[in-house]
Amino acid sequence: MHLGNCHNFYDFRALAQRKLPGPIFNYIDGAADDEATLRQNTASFERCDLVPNILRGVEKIDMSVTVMGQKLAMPVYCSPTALQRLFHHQGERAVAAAAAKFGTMFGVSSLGTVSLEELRKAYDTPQVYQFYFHKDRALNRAMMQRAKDAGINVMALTVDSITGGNRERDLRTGFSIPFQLSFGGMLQFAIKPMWAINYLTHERFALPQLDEHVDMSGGAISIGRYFTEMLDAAMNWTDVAEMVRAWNGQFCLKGLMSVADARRAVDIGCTGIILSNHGGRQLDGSRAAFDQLAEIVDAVGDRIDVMMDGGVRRGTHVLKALSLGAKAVGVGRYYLFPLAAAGQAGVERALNLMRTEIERDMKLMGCSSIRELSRANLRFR
Ligand code: FNR
Ligand code: LAC
Repeated sequence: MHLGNCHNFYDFRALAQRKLPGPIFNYIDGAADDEATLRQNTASFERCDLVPNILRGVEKIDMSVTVMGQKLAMPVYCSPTALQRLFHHQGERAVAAAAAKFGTMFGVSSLGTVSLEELRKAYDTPQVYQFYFHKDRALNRAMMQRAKDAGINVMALTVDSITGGNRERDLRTGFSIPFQLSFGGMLQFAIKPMWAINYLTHERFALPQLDEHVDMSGGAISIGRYFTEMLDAAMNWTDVAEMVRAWNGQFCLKGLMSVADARRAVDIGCTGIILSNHGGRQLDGSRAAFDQLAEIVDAVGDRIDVMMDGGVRRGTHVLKALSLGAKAVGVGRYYLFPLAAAGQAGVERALNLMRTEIERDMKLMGCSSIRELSRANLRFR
């Protein structure tokens, strides 16, 4: 298996599994509890069928969309994910460069491993900053100011992670940051020498969004402990309304699922919402975003940009979400496995496959622009 042989998500996943130490592969691949929501996320797309139209003259396809005030050349963006230099030494730089090449936006995580300022300066494409709300309010204010000074285009506050999800794969492997050289870890270094050489010969692992605020001097910390100990479970609508006012720009909530919350997001002045269950990594048993999409679009779609993520593996999944009224669709593992497999070349190949699939599928659907997609194109079984 090599990059040229990767034709879909599952090929990239297999290649990533060959390249990564087991604990890191399982951190990306895994989810909470029984991983039922992880499976549902993709399965939900298979419960409805596309109904194509014919003979509409589809030689030219326009798949551009405007979302959160940003014009994107394709309706898929790279959702913010943590720790990317652990997956491949190019990390966030590879993802940002690939996103810029394909004219789409990328997210940089509060737990990113390249600074938001460097990424904003180096890559000319819309940048989302994913915000974790910490107990330390001074840290929150400093993070907001930094994002503003850097010229971040879209602020995304993640609201589904105020405590750590129960990720049993990570408990079993002992996955933590910085990646620990436990006995199992050492063994993985020996089994995956290329990964180990790259990890050890490039710049030291760091979390530049948080600078000195995450104290790792006392040893490694698990993601679950970071969420539970450092994030503020007391965060409420009043806090967020204040953030929205202070940001005074494009602001969305990531990880919202209910109609009532979507209405409140409108009321406090958010410009977007991202339906998401964090790729099944937080509350197992929570509904797939795709299954919640129609009722949320019906309730608030005329007042706020509705996006979704979770389980997207194919161009047809994207077209189904857009047909229900999503403005754009986020992907996580879809680009993370390619990143792990081959760095920037991997992410570019994955985005190219996605763009090619969307273009082909739009032609087969009889749609030359995203605007033409509607619920008439979908039937639920
Ligand atoms: C994530 N996700 C995530 N979300 C977020 O708001 N901040 C973060 O730091 C991360 N980190 C992260 C790491 C890894 C390894 C994964 C797989 C996911 C969630 C991500 O943005 C997105 O919601 C999901 O990945 C969508 O599901 P799919 O596309 O991976 O199925
Ligand atoms: C995760 C984080 C960091 O899902 O959001 O692992």
